[in-house]
Amino acid sequence: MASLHDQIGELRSQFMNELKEAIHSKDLENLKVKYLGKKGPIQALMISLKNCTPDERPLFGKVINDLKEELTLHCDHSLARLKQVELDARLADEWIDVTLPGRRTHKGKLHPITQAMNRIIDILMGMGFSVQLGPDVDTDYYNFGGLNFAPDHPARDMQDTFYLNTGLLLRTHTSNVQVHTMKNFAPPIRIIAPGRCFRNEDISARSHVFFHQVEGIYIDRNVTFADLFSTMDEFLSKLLGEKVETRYRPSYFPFVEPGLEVDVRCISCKGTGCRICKHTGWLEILGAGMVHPNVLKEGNIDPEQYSGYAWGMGIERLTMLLNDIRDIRLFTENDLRFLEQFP
Ligand code: 2NM
Repeated sequence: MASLHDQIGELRSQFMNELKEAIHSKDLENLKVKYLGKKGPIQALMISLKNCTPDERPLFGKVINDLKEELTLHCDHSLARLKQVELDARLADEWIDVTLPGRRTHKGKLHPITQAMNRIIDILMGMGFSVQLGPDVDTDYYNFGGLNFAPDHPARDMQDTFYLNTGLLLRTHTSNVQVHTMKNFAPPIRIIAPGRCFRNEDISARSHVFFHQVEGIYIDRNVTFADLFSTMDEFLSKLLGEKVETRYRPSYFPFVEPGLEVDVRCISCKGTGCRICKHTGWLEILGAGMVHPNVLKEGNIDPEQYSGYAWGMGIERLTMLLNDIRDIRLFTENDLRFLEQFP
């Protein structure tokens, strides 16, 4: 069977030509399947052995097997070489310098106003108050009428209050929460109302159109002025330090009678006089008073049976005093040079 010899020579040279053209390891894998696979020409030759005479068969079988081994060797050898070339290329392409310094990451944190509010809330919750929230947009009644503001009170002026064309307004303090709470809950009431407030003022270093307040109210039988003093003293010593000295001055707010302003010894100069306390030695820190009987009545609470105290403080103002910040607008400018100075 001279033609077997020819066929083998032909197959080998075809294979060698295609082998030369294999550039990628994938080409080689395909080549291996094409020639040495179950449907390939070598396997076909093996099958054709059954047409040989029995004495031809061992020799022919050996010749075919030798070819198979030869091609297999070529494939495996070339495959190993190409794989190495490909790996080298990938390593050259994808190497990383593990000695390079890492990229700087920026860790977020809470806004200084949020941090101050959270701290005040923590202290007051520890003293038995719970947090109540209310709407930023409310009716004239909840912001003014229910809080004993006379119909002609100057705060109701368009110049001071943002009125919406729906007839509603942006609350000017968080006291609207107290009115909602009094109407929805029976005494004892012991709540604080943190939140955002709005006033129609010219924006300057000292005042802004929106700011934050934490207000509080305690209503029960036999709540007295002494309770107000002791609670404010306790709160301020927890906020500003055990040794804080307080001073109470009479003042006026429509929703309380009597009303007070509460000062603390200047945390900066300790009372000797400095720029922060405007050389008075004292910092005005909050307003307070005994809840006006008219306010209790509006909340469906009988002023003959119940009494209460309430107070309010501005968070921007407090944060400015504590950190010697001279412009309230810094809180809303999101300048990282400012914000990054806070822990
Ligand atoms: C202040 C000062 C004094 C206050 C009063 C009430 C309420 F609802 F009970 F009438 N809430 N907040 C109050 C009293 C607020 O802020 C400077």
